[in-house]
Amino acid sequence: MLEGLKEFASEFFVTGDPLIYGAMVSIGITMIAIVAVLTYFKKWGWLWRNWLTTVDHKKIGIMYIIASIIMLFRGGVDALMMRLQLAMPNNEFLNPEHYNQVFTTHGTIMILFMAMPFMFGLFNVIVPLQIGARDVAFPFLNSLSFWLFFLGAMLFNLSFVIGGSPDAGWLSYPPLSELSHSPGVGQNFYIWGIQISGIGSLATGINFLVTIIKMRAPGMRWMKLPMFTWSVFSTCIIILFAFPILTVTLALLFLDRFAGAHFFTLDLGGNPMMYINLIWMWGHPEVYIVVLPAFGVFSEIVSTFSRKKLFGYKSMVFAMLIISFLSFFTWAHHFFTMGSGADVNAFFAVTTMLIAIPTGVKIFNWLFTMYRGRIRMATPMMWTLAFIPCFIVGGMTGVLLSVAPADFQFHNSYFLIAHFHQVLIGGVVFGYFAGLYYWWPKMFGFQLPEKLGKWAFWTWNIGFYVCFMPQYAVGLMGMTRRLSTYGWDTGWWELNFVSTIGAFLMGVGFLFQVAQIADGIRKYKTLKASADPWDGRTLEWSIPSPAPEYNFAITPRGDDIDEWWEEKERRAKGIYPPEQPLEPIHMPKNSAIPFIMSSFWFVAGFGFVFGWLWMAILGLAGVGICMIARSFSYDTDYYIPVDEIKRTEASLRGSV
Ligand code: HEM
Ligand SMILES: [Cu+2]
Repeated sequence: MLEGLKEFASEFFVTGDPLIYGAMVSIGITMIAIVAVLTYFKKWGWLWRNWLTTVDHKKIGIMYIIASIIMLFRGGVDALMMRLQLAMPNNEFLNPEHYNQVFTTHGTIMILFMAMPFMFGLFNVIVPLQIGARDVAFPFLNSLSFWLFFLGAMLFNLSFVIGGSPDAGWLSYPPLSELSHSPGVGQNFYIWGIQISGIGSLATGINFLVTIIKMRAPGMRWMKLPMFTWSVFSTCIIILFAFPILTVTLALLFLDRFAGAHFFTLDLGGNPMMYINLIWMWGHPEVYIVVLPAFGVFSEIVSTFSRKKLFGYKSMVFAMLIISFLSFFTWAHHFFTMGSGADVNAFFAVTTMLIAIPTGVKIFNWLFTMYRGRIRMATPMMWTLAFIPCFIVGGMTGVLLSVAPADFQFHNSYFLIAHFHQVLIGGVVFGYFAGLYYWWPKMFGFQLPEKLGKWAFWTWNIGFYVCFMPQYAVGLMGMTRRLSTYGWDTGWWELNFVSTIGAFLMGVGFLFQVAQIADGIRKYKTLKASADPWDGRTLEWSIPSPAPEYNFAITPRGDDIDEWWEEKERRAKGIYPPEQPLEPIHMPKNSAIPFIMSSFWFVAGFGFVFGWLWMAILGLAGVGICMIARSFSYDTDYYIPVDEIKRTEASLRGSV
């Protein structure tokens, strides 16, 4: 009995590596600490009522962002471990198998569990406010999407201490990811973690499409939409077409592994290239999914901090829509070397290069907006300015990679690693940081202390170039990606060593940000933000910071681009909008079902990971029961009475 239990435990838990024992202990301690703090301060009820069951889009947005920052930490630790391993030749810090796991989880987590939720967090917090809405179109679904994402991410992260991590790269190519090559449970964690959270992402895409189509303030015609909202709209179109491909691809891979199908193995008529095409039909648009909202953020910030209308509004909108369309016609540039032939390669090389045109249009528009503007150098603007040169270099190396014959040289080298980190960090991460700094006062009602923010900015930026510039060079010298170690005779070690120093500098930048937030929280009373701390232009700045749960006491109008800016101009001239009476506000009620239903998905996913059918069925049954329970619940909304609105407005604004 005891022997059996011991054997089970040694299979079930990941054993044998001191790093992982350390991680297990720290995870255990953190869990105990969280439970202890919540119990000591009697916060369980608060947590349940205000957060776990909330359908308020602003709170859901905040939860997305917190989860994303935790994942940035996890993915960042993975990155530092890899850089430590590569700092010196013949290093033995990570063995090859462990190195494979680390780059796989790093890539997966950064893209799916850091960038995606950060983006969804910004969508949630800002889009309804920008379009003058009280909520998203489907608040219940919104909460369900969050919990699906969150529990999917937790399932994926569990692989690290239970069962073993996936190690076939962030896109899990067969045959490496097939049962014959990865017999453990790692790939199953990959499939189910992404599958569960991916369904949440698809639902969020649909939710925001409908929200933007249906819930805009009166007068807000399409060509009056704020630019961030436009970027969200084009992103959601891509999500709508791309994510179903991911869902199906992962389902087929699961059938291969679980039910002995052969979609992607060469025996019995399958073909791994089928998988590679499918995964990049999702994977390439995915990189535009994460970058377009960053473009939206930059557009808002550039015009606010230059105190000017965005230059070329219409061309910005069309550039964005063209990028969403073209993003679906470039996927094969990820496998130019796999023998598709010259014509196919030429087609995909040209479509890839075409994307540089609308992107260039956008960059020029931002520059023209700044031209002769009265620019203010607050942290959101600094991140925006840092993005521009970074993205230009990243974009140009991207064009180099898209030249199919040249790609035979660059392919899978460190040149590629440097290129995509340059666009993903310089474009996506810097963009989301800029957005977080910009909208922070709106989210939390206080300003972040700028000084630590500037330290964070400089360490991140310097660290970035020190880390990735040497990688272009070492890539051209022949160093390939996913390499766990190399010898002295290669001549690569100096560049790698420098690169590692840069990576740690970025880690320091992250610590500065944590310190900045902690400092802000400590002093939040003295840092209280007004409704419109940056002298903003769009509707979110017309309501108090933080926004009340119903957002707008009176539904605003959206007749102009930069409606709030125009409104301020009108008020300066003494023209005030006509008084409108307050009316009771219709709001959705909290619900526990999204959290419970997603937990059942987690149980089902865990069952599938280990092939325990009883558990999978139990989980799916729970999901079904939750759906039935939801369809029978009629008491799903309430009204906020006028008195309460008056009181809230008075306390938030000082007066009404
Ligand atoms: C913060 C600083 C970061 C550092 C120092 C870093 C470092 C690294 C390193 C050393 C690798 C492995 C290269 C190899 O051996 O092939 C890697 C791979 C990767 N990184 Fe990062 N990274 C960082 C941030 C990010 C971010 C923000 C993203 C995405 C949003 C990202 C996405 C990826 C992906 C997709 C891979 C490929 C994984 C694979 O080969 O399967 N990284 N990174
Ligand atoms: Cu691509």
